[in-house]
Amino acid sequence: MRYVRSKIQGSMLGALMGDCLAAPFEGDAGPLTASLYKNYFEGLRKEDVAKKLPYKRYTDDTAMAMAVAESLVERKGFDARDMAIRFTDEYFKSPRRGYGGSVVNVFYKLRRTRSENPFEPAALQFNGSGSYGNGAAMRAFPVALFFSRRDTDKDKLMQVAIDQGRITHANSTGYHGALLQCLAVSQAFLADPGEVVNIEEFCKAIGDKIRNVEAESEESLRESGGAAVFSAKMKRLEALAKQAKDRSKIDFDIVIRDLGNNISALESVPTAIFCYLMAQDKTLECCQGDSVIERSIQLAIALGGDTDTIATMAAAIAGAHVGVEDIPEVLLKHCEARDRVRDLADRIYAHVVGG
Ligand code: 8NA
Ligand code: MG
Ligand code: MG
Ligand code: MG
Repeated sequence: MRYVRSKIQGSMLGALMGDCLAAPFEGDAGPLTASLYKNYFEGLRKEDVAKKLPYKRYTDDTAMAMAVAESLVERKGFDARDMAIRFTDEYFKSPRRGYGGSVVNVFYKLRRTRSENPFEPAALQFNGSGSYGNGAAMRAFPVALFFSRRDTDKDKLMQVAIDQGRITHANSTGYHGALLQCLAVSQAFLADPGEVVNIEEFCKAIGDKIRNVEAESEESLRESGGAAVFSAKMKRLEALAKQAKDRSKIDFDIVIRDLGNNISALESVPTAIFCYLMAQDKTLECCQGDSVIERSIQLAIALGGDTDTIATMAAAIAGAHVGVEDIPEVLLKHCEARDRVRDLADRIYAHVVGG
């Protein structure tokens, strides 16, 4: 397949950029006024980075995504214990990266037990109901890139997306959010970089898959009281995206109300997919510039709430579609750890085209 290297780099570096550039807005009540984030991006373009170190720091989203990617390439596949050890090492090396309030307990337990049972500490969170936070989804995209050989990797991708999630998030919405995010990245990976994806087709492709998984998951049916929660959100997402396209205008208040912008997977993964789909439409006035990745980040910021996480997920999807050529170097320059991320992207690429 063509563009493989560009797509892997675009997704990895796009995700980094989403995290670093949107993190300063995390927790702001949305919707934000357009001039605010437009001025912010204008400012970044003008700033002389050579004189303005340190960079925009990455947060927990990137720290954990790098651990996922490193574990997959080092172990040549999924190894839960190895990944758990890398999450923990990454956290204790640099704990002040805005991690979720409760996931830290998992890291302490994993460290104490040397990750002997890598899924156990997460299963005990919240009196056994597990975390429904978006932490499993925010870091999941490298799984979709690593397992992007369509012929042999399809089933592995779905299982590993879920299993990497269960190391910290045992609630079904936590790990199904990770699966939905990986399905979106995979679907975007298939798209021609020069073309706009059709909203209906995109939503149907990933909506059908998540619906089947939810329908067969006893845990999901129990935890959601029988409702197929992500599939229902996908329907709403599709309707909102089509409406915004028809009217050339996004109603941010309604998107926040219906899709959400908070730290739960259910109220942020569909929102990230929405930001990606809308960012392709260059007639929308609420964001600016020619870069689809940048526009998806702007939309995530505009919605407020968990901006860094929604931006990183949206940009990971966008990057898998349009590739690394779409990334404005003038913005990427601001991001910490871009060399480490670029190197990881190339190691994933070597795996995908190698054996
Ligand atoms: P997590 O697993 O600690 O979950 C995050 C929070 O969600 C918890 O601290 C709880 O308050 C709540 N929560 C999750 N599951 C349950 C449950 N079953 N019952 C009751 N409450 C629950 O962390 P994570 O890895 O999922 O992280 C999610 C987000 O938190 C990320 O965006 C990350 O960046 C971080 N974060 C967000 C903000 C923000 O303002 N949006 C600020 C700092 C950190
Ligand atoms: Mg973060
Ligand atoms: Mg559970
Ligand atoms: Mg966040």
